[in-house]
Amino acid sequence: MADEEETVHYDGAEGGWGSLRGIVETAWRERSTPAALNTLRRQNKVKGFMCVSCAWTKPAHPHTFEFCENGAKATLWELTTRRCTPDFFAKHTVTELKTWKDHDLEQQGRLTHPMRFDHASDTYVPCSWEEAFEGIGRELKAIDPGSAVFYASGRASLETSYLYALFARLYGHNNLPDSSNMCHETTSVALKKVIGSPVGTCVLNDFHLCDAMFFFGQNPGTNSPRLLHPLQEAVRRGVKIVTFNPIREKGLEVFKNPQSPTEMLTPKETKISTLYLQVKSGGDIAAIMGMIKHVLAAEEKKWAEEKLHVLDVDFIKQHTIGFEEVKAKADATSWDEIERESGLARADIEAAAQIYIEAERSICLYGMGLTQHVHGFDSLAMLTNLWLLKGNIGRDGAGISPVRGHSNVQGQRTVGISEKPELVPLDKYAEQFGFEPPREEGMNTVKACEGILSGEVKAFVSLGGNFVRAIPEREKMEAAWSNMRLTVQIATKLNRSHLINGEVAYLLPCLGRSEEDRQESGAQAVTMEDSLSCIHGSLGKNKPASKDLKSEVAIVAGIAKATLPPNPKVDWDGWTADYAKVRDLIEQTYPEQFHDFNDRVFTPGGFYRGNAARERVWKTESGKAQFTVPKTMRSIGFADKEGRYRLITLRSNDQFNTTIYGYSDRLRGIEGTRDVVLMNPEDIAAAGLSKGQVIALASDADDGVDRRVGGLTVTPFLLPRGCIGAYYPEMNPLIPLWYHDEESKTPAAKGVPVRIVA
Ligand SMILES: Nc1nc2c(c(=O)[nH]1)N[C@H]1C(S)=C(S)[C@@H](COP(=O)(O)OP(=O)(O)OC[C@H]3O[C@@H](n4cnc5c(=O)[nH]c(N)nc54)[C@H](O)[C@@H]3O)O[C@H]1N2
Ligand SMILES: Nc1nc2c(c(=O)[nH]1)N[C@H]1C(S)=C(S)[C@@H](COP(=O)(O)OP(=O)(O)OC[C@H]3O[C@@H](n4cnc5c(=O)[nH]c(N)nc54)[C@H](O)[C@@H]3O)O[C@H]1N2
Ligand SMILES: [Mo]
Repeated sequence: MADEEETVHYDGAEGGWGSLRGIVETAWRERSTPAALNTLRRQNKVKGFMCVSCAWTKPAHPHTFEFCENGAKATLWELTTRRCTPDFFAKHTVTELKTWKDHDLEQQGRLTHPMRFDHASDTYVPCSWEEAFEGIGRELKAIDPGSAVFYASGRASLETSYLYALFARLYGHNNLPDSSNMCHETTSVALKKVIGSPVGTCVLNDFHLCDAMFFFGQNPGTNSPRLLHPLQEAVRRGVKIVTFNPIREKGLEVFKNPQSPTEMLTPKETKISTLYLQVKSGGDIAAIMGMIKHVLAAEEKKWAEEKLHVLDVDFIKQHTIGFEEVKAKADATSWDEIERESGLARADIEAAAQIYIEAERSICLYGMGLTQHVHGFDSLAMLTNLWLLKGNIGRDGAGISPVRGHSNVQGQRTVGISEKPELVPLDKYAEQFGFEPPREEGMNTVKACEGILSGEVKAFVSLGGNFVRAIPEREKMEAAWSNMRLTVQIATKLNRSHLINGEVAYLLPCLGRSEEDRQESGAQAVTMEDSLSCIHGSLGKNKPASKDLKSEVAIVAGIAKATLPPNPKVDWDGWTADYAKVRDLIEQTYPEQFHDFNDRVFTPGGFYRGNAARERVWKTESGKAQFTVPKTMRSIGFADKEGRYRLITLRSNDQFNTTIYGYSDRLRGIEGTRDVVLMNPEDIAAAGLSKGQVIALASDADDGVDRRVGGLTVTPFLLPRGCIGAYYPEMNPLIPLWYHDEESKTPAAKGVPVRIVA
């Protein structure tokens, strides 16, 4: 590995003054009012509002400021004083706006008025809500329901999500992809299969009890900074932290708590990872196999010498199947192969395994570095294998903890947004609303894209998000998009997806979560589920950005009412008037998890909806937790070849998904641009390139399709050789649509085959 001096990097700690400066810069950019800044105090508190940024849990005893740099950015972004009005749209044609950068589109501020796309003038023109609902309803009634897709970005509340899914089924389809399909769908499929739970098994208290934590491909410093608090506390307790990540992410190295005056005013900072292993992108299956080999070897030794176990043999016997097969596979896998595939030295993998062996209670946390691979399923199954060896699932202080993305992405799946009918209690729906719900599998994100390309999909409704920007294969997808008859976007700010329109297109502005949502029965609360399966109420109090906004609940209900025939059991107006009635519906559909829902909305720390795997009840095919033999030792979906690199698409510290707040990736030392390709200095030299040279990346996917992104500056960075990094969403044209996790179809955005065109 090259040394740090030759590369671009950040010398400070995560947190610290840098993060306060980040907030101040955002406040300036968004022209924040004192009311907006004051709102930050209410963030993630009981009867406050729940952050619109990440899904990390909100503790029962919050800090005075229970928010982070990026949570503050997200709130101030929503509460900006900038407005994107009908006047703006009158001045700029959609064709012109397509030439703008993502950042500049969103910088226009909050959308204020419902708009309809007018082909003749190539502009958006204002329309009334009645006209929009009626127009959309007319179009939806005219097509086969199976040819419509209802997408959701994981931000909308449980109330909105429940109604949206109900609308889809009453209308006649299960085409309900959500952002999860590009994110943690690998988790929903893999964990469901191996431990019977589509979500993680940990609760917050486990983080106070564990002895070791293992991070695989998750970057808390940027993507879930509030997680750094329990992490820092854990380090102080002597908990060992081990990280597997191709990039040395600042938040997993050192942290300076911006809420602690002593740390802010002294050079004091907390070192986070005890051991930081820069695994190759796609090398986790091999690395975990190495750890398993070491644990099994330690078991043999301990038994031979002391007649004691390293493994939890009782647990394995009583609760699992498939142990012998995995053991045989570990025995048959050589250290040579493990070192080659992981890019790590045997001694380092053994050191990590030793920490695992010595810890009585271990938690593993993971994110996109594991899920966004062709064999992401196998990575998660392998991680589960390792966790089962010592019975680290289903007991306090231990478990498996996927760190979810959007603030309610997990909850949307909980309340029915799913293309997989078997995951939804459709019989309950039938009984509650007196209809026969569609039973056939709906479209996930990849299938929806295929359907748009083939012409099968005629209408696309988007509850938030920026679908066209977030998906793979951008150029083909953008070209096919306008062949659709109807596109509807429900959004807070203008983005690229709003500029690629169907024949009939509407852009509908909604309230943000921090804003007051007043309906007939008074001010409304909404709810969301965090990464640790806790449900929280959220009460917006700020003045809405425009008097012409509607809530997401009201918009979904408005479209549904205009589309569907009357049904005495379906009361769109009554539900919109009082969201407590929607929570009653959720409780009726999911009585075990949501009993007494309305009484529990403001439980401090949220209410836990339970998880069978945590109780060691395994809702799997076999009724046991399942050891799984991996199909392959590498999670990428291609062979190595001269000149071929593994592209990792990255999030900067100054973005939330496709929302680009600014051009500073402070924690990686990259400032003022996103048009970079990060490379190991030895790779730069070997390829005959030089620092600062501008190159293009081209797809090297063996399918003959020419995919290219140019204008990227070669930037030396500490990455394993053969791996390069560049930003999402700019790199999405390079990802083939067919390049996704085999089981869950999550696009494989972390190990994309590319070559360099100088
Ligand atoms: N501020 C901010 N917060 C966010 C978001 C945001 O964009 N900005 N996005 C939200 C959403 S929707 C999500 S899903 C989460 C995403 O949060 P994360 O799950 O942290 O996702 P990424 O930042 O895409 O990638 C995580 C890490 O994976 C590493 N990695 C890449 N390839 C591999 C590999 O093969 N193996 C291993 N072990 N590591 C690898 C990368 O170096 C990176 O550090 O964050 C949420 N929170
Ligand atoms: N190459 C690559 N591609 C990726 C990823 C990657 O790591 N690499 N990550 C994937 C992941 S993990 C995800 S989750 C997806 C994200 O995909 P999406 O969830 O579709 O995208 P976002 O960028 O989060 O959506 C931003 C838009 O949401 C709208 N919005 C914001 N707040 C609200 C609100 O309260 N209500 C409504 N109705 N709209 C609102 C705004 O108009 C804003 O422009 O991208 C995926 N794509
Ligand atoms: Mo995500």
